[in-house]
Amino acid sequence: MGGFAWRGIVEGFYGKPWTHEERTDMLSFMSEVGMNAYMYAPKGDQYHRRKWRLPYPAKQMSGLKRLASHARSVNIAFVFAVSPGLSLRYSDKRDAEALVAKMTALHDTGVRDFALLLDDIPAQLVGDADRKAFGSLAAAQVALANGVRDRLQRISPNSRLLVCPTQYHGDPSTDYVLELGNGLHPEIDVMWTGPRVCSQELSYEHTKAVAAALRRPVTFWDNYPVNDASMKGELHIWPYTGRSPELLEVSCGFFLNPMNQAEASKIALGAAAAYMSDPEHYDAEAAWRASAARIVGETSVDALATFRDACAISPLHPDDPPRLVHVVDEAKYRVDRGALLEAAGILSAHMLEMKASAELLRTNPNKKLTQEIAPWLDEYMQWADIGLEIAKAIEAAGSYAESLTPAGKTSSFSIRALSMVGARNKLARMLQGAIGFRTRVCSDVLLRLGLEIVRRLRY
Ligand code: LTM
Repeated sequence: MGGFAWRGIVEGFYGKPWTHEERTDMLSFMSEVGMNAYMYAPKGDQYHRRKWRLPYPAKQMSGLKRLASHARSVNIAFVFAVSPGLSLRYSDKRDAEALVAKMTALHDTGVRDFALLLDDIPAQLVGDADRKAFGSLAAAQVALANGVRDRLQRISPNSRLLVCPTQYHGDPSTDYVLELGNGLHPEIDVMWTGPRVCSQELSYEHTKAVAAALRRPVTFWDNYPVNDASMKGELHIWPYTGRSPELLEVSCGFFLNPMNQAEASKIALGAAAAYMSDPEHYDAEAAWRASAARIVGETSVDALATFRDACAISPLHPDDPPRLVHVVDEAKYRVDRGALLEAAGILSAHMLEMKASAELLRTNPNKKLTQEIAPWLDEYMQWADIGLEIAKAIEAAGSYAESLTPAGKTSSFSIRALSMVGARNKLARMLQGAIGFRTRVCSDVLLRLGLEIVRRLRY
C-alpha cells in the first residue's frame, strides 16, 4: 500500500473539546479505517494553550495517560501538542524548560510523538528581549524547536517532533517560511494548511512550492471537516475532495482537523482515510458511500446523501446545495412559463424526499450521530415544510389563474383568490420564522424562492 506516512487527525479546533470517551472511540475508529496518528491539540484545553506552563492536574494527566495507552493498543501514534505561543518568551530559558517539562511528563507515560503548535499567535516578536536576542520570529522559533527536539532526542532517540508555524498557509516564498525551512532540523515535520486556512484544493504545484521553501515534504494540517468559529452553523459531511492524487511525491502526510461533533466527523474522516491510504486510486464518491455505510448503515446511505446535499456548504464546497438548487431552478423555470401545477409538483416531490430522509436519519440506530446532527435535521425538516408551503402557494396561484378566463371571472374565482391569499400569508409567516434558524442547512435557497413567490402573489 502506497499511502502517506502520517495518516491522522488533529483535534485542533476551537470550542468545546471532545470528551475522553469520544477520543477513545475515535482512536478505535481511526485504527479500523487505516489511520495511524492522533494529535491532541484542542484549543479549548487551557493546559494546552493559555495555561501551557502549568502541569496537568493529576486527574487530567491520568486521562491523557489512559488515552495514550489506548492509542498504543490500537496502533495509533499519540502526538501530544503544546500551543505556547500566546505568552511564550523565546529568550527566556525558563519558558523553554517549562515546555520541555510539559512534554517530558507525557513522555514518561510512554508518548514519543510531540508537536509544537505556533498557529494563531502574533506574527511578530512582541518583547524587546526577544527582538534583541533573535531579530525575527522565524529565528526565535527555529532556536526553540531545534532546542526542544534536541532535548527530546536525548531522552528518547525515537521521539519525533512536528511544528505548526505561525504562517501556515498561503504564499510559501515569504522570508518567514524560507528562514524556517532553512533553520529547522531536517527531521522536524512542518505543518501547513494549503493556499488558505481552510483550503478547497491542495494541488501538487502549490505543495511542491511549499515543500521547496520548507526544504522537506509537507505535513498537512487539513482544515476539513472542522466547523468551528464562523463555520458553526455548517455540518461538514460533504465528500472529501480537492486533494491531488500526486501529493505523495511532495507530502509526508495529513492530519485532518475534525468537527466538534465527533461522530458526524467520521463520515468525512472515513472517506479521507481511503484517500490517505491510496491517493492515486481515490474515488471521492465511492469512499463517501463506504464511509457513510459504516456510520449510518447501508440502508440509510441514500437518505444521508439527500441530507448531505442540503449541508453542502463548506470550504470544500462553497456553493449552495447543488441538488436543491437544481430542483428550485426547474420549478422556477416552469413558474415563469405559467406551468404552475408542474412547478409545484417538482418542488413538493423533492420536499417529501427530504422529509423521508430526515425521518430515516432521525430514527437511525446510531444515537450519538442523531443527537449530534439534531439541530441540522430539525431545521432541514422545517425547510422541507416551508418548501411544501411554497408548492401549495404556487398551486393556489395556478387555480386562481384558471378561474380568470378571457371571458371573465368564473364562479369559483373568490374562493380561489382567498385560498391563494391564505397560502401566501402562511408562507410569509413561515419565512419570518426561518430568519431565526441557527444552522446553514439548505443555505438561503428556499428562503429566496419563498420570498419571490410571496412577492409575486400580490392579489
Ligand atoms: O488551522 C490552524 C493551524 N489553526 C486554527 C485551527 O485551530 C482552527 O480549528 C481552524 C479552523 O477555524 N483555523 C485555524 O486557523
